Formats: sequence, C-alpha cells, structure tokens
Amino acid sequence: MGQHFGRIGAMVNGKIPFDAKAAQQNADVVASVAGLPWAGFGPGTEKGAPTKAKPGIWTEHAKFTEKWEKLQTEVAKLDAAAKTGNLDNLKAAFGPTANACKSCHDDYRAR
Ligand code: ASC
Repeated sequence: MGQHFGRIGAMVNGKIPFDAKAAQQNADVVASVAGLPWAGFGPGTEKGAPTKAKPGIWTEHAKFTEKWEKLQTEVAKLDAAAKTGNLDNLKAAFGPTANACKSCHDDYRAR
C-alpha cells in the first residue's frame, strides 16, 4: 500500500509530474489491497512472529476496526478522485487518506 500510495503522493506533492493514468492505476492497487490485511489482525493473531503491531489492535479491536473502515472509505474516495483524471480532485482526496493511514499507524504500529 505504501509503495503505490507513495507514488500518488509524489504527484500530489509535485515531486514527479502528474500522470493521470498512473495515478489511476496506483489508486486502483491501493483500493484493492486496502481490503486485504485485516484478517491478519483477527483473534489469535497477536502471538507468533515478531511484529510492529501494537497490542491495542487486539485489546481495542473496535477502535482499530473503526480506523481501518475509515481507511477503506477514504481509499474509495481517492480511487474515485483518481478516475476523474483531475489533479485537484486527487489532491483533495489525498490528505484525508494519508490522515487515515497515519491515525492508525500512530496508535497501532510500533516504530
Ligand atoms: C505513505 C505511507 C504511509 C502514509 C502515511 C501518511 O505513503 O507509507 O504510511 O503515507 O505516512 O501520513
């Protein structure tokens, strides 16, 4: 997700030229993949391999779920914005999506 979201970020922040088709392709990848990782945080997954996932994921699962649902909402908007082919639309959707990423990482991903 970070790889493909980051490519959109580079366009939004003017680090690389805006390429509407590439933005759309990257947003499609993010939108598809954003639905996948959550099964890896279900009951019983807190034990096993070393992880950066913080215990709150399991002890505050409702709050964690709220955050990833928020991410999926924002990612869907980002994907819709990318499909318009308009950089301003993409910019408008990018910030809220980045905030949704960050909000969950701040609380639930160890450094
Ligand atoms: C990224 C990435 C994240 C988010 C976050 C947004 O490109 O890898 O985790 O954006 O930094 O604040």
